[in-house]
Amino acid sequence: MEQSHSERRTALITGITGQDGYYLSQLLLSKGYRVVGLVPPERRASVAKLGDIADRVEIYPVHLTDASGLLAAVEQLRPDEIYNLAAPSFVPSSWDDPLGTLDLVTGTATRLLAAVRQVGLKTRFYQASSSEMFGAVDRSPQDENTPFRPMNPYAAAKVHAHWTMVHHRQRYSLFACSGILYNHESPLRPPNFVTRKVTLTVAAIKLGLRDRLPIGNLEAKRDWGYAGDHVEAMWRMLQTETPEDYVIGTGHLHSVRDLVATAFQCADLDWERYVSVDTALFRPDEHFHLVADPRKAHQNLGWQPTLTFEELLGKMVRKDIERLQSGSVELPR
Ligand code: GDR
Repeated sequence: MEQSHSERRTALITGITGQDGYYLSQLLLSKGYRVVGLVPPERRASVAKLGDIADRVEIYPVHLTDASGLLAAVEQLRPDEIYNLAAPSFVPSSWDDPLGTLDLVTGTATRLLAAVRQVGLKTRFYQASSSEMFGAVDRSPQDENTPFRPMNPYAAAKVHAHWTMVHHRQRYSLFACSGILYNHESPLRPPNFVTRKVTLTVAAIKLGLRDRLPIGNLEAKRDWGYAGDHVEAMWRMLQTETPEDYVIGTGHLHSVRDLVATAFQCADLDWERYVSVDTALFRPDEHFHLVADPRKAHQNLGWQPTLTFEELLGKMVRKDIERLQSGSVELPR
């Protein structure tokens, strides 16, 4: 139900034009929030990526590296909730720009938390943490007490941002918390990520536009959930009485082989005829099994995934077939 104007809550989102930004905005709009995206001025036009909800969200132009600009945004907009989602989320790219990654991931969290503290509002703060922070795990599944052993610059930056958030909660009593999210996918996932790469190529093969899917390590395993479900957990975390961190994932581990086989099956195709392994796409240390133990989220937040792995991939394959048929998506080279 929509809230009346006087009680309408305001949410600020960084990273609003990304996959999670879309699903979170959609959720918050459905709950009657005023949704404002903090977007670099030169990327203002990227709000068009929000498609059907683009004209229902507001954009506040500011660089996430600009501490005084972020302070002004918080002062002016007086948000009830802030969701810090912005990150260069494709993990391998963080090796090319470790410092830029650190500044965007950790710097943004630090600047926003400082702004909330300075303005002195009761703003609730959500930090987008990642299962990548667990890295070289010695136990599976992982929960909120599993130690962090990050293995790449992206994960290290996320750990730093996470601890910065924890420090603000402990030292300044801010309502701040972190969702440690495992892989979460949707038809809006960019095609450099493995799920979307697979579903788009399956759709192209089905329509006779491609005849091959080059893939990396078929034995790599992940906990793949649906982005629409995971953003629901973000919101629920900020509605609790006490701020705490939560591991968010399905609790099911699947291999890239399972992913490929399932996606091809969704299009009635036999994957083994089309898939070729390209070792150039392999990543180091792929033997760690990142899979969630989401019991705390089930118990405290009443959160549960609504889509199975098969349903998620079916949804993505169908959408990619539809997009290719209507010409609304281009195939990557
Ligand atoms: P990930 O997602 O790095 O886990 O990070 P990605 O989809 O890129 O990789 C998942 C797994 O698939 C293996 N893989 C391939 N990956 C890609 N991209 N392309 C391939 O051809 C391919 N073949 C095999 C990878 O090696 C890996 O094991 C995502 C991001 O959303 C992060 O921002 C987020 O923090 C984590 O999930 C949780």
